[in-house]
Amino acid sequence: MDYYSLKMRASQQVGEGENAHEQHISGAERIVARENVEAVCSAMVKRAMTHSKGDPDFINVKIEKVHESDIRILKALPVTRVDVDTWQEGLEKAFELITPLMGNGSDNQRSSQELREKLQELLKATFPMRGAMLYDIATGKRLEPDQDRGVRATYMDALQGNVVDSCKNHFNEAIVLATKVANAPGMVAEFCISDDPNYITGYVASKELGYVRIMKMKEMGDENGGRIFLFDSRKADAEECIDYLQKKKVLVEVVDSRRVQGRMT
Ligand code: PML
Repeated sequence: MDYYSLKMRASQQVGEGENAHEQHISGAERIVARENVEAVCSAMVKRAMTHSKGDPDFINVKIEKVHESDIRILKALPVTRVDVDTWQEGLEKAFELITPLMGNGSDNQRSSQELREKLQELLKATFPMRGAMLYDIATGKRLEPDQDRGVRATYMDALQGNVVDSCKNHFNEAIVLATKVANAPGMVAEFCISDDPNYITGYVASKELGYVRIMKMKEMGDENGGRIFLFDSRKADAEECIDYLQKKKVLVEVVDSRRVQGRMT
């Protein structure tokens, strides 16, 4: 069976004259069977046209054929949920889970407090980026070819995804992305805080940790968010990893995205 990849990007023109630029409003991507292309395309346009960030001036929809033999099927990472009282506690929990994974490379002389500060510094640097930061734990260097843009994981969907779903579901999209990312060559872990000011749940994920949802990771109303991919260049080539993230087509088998398999405190 042949599939099609659909990608939608909507933006608005802001500013005037020399200051005019495009501001992102909404984006979505799917990989669907041929018979669903039209319905999914119109759902994407609906999503762009009804977004709370405003009316789009440009909507770009790209549709590409994908051969089944080029698609890799992956099982979704197991999900664990961490309930916390405050976002500060949530952030602490995330650092606690991630820093031991960083201490294995060039940073292995750093204390856990220093690693935490390093992670905080990296996180801040992701705020203006559209894509993720790719940080090499072996050398302590950033590996994105374009550091303003970052690296974007793309060409992925849930295997049994809802055929037409015009509303964004952060968790459903994130479990698919995190599963693809965790399976990238040389990937150690991912750290994510949403840049949606109304969405405060974030996660850390890796093949070993699974997908750990941390219910509060920032203050409500804060539009700062970002993603860090922790990578180990002793395990794989950065180019191979980036190529997989940006080009390899992946469908993720999500058993039941609403069922969270455990809890962590
Ligand atoms: C995003 O907005 O892209 C990040 C989504 C994080 C989802 C966290 C969750 O609900 O598990």
